Amino acid sequence: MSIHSERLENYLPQRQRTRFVRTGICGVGEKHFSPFACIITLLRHDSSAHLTTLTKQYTDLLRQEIDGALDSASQFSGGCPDQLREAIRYSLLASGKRLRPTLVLTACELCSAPKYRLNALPAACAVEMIHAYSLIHDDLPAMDDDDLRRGLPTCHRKFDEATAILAGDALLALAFEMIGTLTPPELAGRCCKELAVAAGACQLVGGQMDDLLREKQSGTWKPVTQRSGAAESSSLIESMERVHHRKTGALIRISLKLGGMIAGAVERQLTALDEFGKHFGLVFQITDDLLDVLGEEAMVGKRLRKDAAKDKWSYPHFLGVEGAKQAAEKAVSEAEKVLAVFEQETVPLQVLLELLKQLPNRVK
Ligand code: GRG
Repeated sequence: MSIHSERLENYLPQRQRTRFVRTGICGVGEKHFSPFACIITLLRHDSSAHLTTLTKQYTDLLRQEIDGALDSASQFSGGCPDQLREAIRYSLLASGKRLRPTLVLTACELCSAPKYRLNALPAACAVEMIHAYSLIHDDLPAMDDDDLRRGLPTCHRKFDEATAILAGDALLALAFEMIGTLTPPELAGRCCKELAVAAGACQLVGGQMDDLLREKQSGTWKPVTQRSGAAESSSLIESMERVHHRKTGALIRISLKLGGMIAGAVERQLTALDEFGKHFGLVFQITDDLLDVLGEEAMVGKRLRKDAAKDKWSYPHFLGVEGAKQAAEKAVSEAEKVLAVFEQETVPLQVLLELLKQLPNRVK
């Protein structure tokens, strides 16, 4: 592999510089510091470089940007009680995958010049904050009653229930504070509205409510293979998907859409990102369900085998493990088709596709 680190390195912020030198992803005379640009340069120099490895290196770099921004955004000046700050940072900065903020930044770079990617950083933080709040609240005894999250005791176990509720509330508010920093203000307003819809009563919160209500009627379903009518089965699967599209899918869809909006994407591109997000969310949920059956607790960082124990609606229970895997593969190919709108085979496009294709094999 040819390495011409000297000149590109000069364009990199300090934090990225070290990383680039360490990974050896370097370019010749690039005028900006986009990891995508570096990957393109690397591919030019070494066409055998493997996209999977490069996607990992790229997402690791985004992670550094995201974690740095989450860290600064959650310092809080005077007025925030220490215990609240500690609980917020405990949950927010714990080692999650940062999937949603990665999608925001990647979608932004897909639709704009690489140098504008960092414009989307506040929105990337905002979706991660809403995600973190939803996890804290979901883990509460009144909801899923979990004691392990991201490999650590859940927020209410580490602190107490009241603190966990308040940490979630504060994260939700902080998310919109972040969106408020987007410029121009008109863009901030539009993003704020779209994010509020995705996080609100008809999407994230509504999906969670329906999921909890359904759980109360447990014991009323059997696997698809034991059902009498195809109509009965498909209507149950549709109901389950309606829950998942809102509870899990809404935040994934809005992540991609916000990235596009901030990049100034045209309507056709925004629709494609939204559609892609819908299929991506479905694959994500199916694999989440599969992990509950097949995964390792130490790797996933949360309690597993809970779906069957709680008689929860899940893809493996309706379709069996093989059926669920097939459903995930089908959703992957649907998602791939949607991105045909982006005619040029750019690296951000390849990275998004790679992230999608890696989903069915994920172990955490
Ligand atoms: C409380 C309003 C409210 C909503 C809760 C988060 C949630 C909605 C439910 C959690 C139940 C669940 C397992 C949903 C499946 C999808 C999901 C959100 C998984 C966790 O997301 P990851 O895997 O987590 O991206 P990390 O920790 O990697 O960020």
